Amino acid sequence: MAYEVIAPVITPFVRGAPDLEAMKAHVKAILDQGVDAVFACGTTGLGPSLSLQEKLAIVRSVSDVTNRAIVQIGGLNMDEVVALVKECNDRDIMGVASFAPPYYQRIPEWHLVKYFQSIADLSEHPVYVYNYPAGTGKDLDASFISKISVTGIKDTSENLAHSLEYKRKLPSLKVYNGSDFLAATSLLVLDGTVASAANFVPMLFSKMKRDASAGQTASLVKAQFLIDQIVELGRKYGYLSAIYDITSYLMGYNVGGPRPPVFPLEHGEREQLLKQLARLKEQAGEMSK
Ligand code: ELE
Repeated sequence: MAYEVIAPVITPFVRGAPDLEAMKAHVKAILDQGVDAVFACGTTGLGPSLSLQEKLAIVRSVSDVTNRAIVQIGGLNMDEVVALVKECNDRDIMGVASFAPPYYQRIPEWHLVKYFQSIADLSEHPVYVYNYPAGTGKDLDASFISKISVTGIKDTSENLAHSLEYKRKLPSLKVYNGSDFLAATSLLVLDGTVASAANFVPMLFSKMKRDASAGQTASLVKAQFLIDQIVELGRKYGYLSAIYDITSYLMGYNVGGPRPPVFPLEHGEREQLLKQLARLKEQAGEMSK
């Protein structure tokens, strides 16, 4: 078993622009602490809000520090999608991924098949499908995936049976689940997890991998429940915003903040969050040993 942990990495912003140096340092830090790969420009990375130039710069920066990166290149502008795949072709990375465009409107399924197949035809790297039906309104299930030639799927669904169905029907497909709440389970029964919490408790994920391989399921579940508490706390404030404060606090360095329309936490909110986080930080430290 691989027990792979992939972090959908945050994009640090400073004064409204991606802070590429901070991003590189953060990517290095989480990889050093046991994360296996990063997933850039995804949901947590605020990919849909990035311009083409910003995404190109992120591809270059991230691939300067690691070849263990999958880049989310999907979008609504096909010229930009093509430009990103071509940039990725020139870089040493693990793969490219895309969610289902156009996120908010339905198009016939064969358009989506053609979209993914054209990415697969153009990409020199393995291609992953990012299934996020709650976000895009379209479920790219096992029957859809069987129509295209891709390497893997990141299934963001809290329905584990849905993720398992890919494995059952398409055994050679790499299957990851993208829900933080199913991270431990995904390590055990799928190829791994794409968990946003790997941005802020990478050492706990490292420990979970050890637990998974040693069959220590009680300890694995304990770590999962701690992650759940941190994610639930962050969700109270808007998770895409709170994750910046959670990551800065738990990792001990500043990862900046999001950018509008994802607004940073207000002062009172940040204080409240950090107060509640202090106890969980202690537990995470103890548990990661
Ligand atoms: C998950 C998102 C959304 C992880 C990414 C990911 O950020 O690109 O559970 O809806 O908050 O897809 O974090 O997950 P929920 O891969």
